[in-house]
Amino acid sequence: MLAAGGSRDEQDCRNGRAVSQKHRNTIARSFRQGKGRLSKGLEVYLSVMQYHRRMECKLTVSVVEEGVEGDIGDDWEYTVTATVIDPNGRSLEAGRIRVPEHHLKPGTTQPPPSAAGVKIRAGACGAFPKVELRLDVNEVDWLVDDPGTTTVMIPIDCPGQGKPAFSKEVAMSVEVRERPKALGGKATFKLTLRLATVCL
Ligand SMILES: [Ca+2]
Ligand SMILES: [Ca+2]
Repeated sequence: MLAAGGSRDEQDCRNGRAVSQKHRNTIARSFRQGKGRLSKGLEVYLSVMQYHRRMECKLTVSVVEEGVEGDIGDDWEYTVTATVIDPNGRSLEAGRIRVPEHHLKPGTTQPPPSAAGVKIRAGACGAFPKVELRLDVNEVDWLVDDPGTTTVMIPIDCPGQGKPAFSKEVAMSVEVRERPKALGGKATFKLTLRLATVCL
């Protein structure tokens, strides 16, 4: 797992052990100097901090399938912006998937033109955050492009250590109108995303 070479300290660092060991040495030294009570509190604090640093929920958002109903053209591009919101309503981290202009025939569905996904930190293991998914699509035209946007909020589960991984599929759709409007056409762009979390 580890690259060959490097001192033991460096390897421990990569394993997340060195921090703990160095603090334990500091605590032991402080204890010998008569600062035992402070060190005990410090030790508990550091243990908790280390737990949170080592075990964190990671969310992967990936595109499973794209499709379009109605015909306003077949040159589509889109962006998915995923923002993890913790149980207190704070934004934790955002990630973006960009799928460049490519061919998508009206009335069909297909996988994305190449693997499309993003990994985002999703906070503490065992928590129930939400993820905001914003989809911006565009049908590319010679004169005036046809844009559309929609946003959904999806609750997700971040299983704790030793629990089964969590995964769910989310279907998004957005109505896109031909521009200029005098041309009158409209289409529905559909996207299926997979959300998967793991505690690492
Ligand atoms: Ca077009
Ligand atoms: Ca147009």
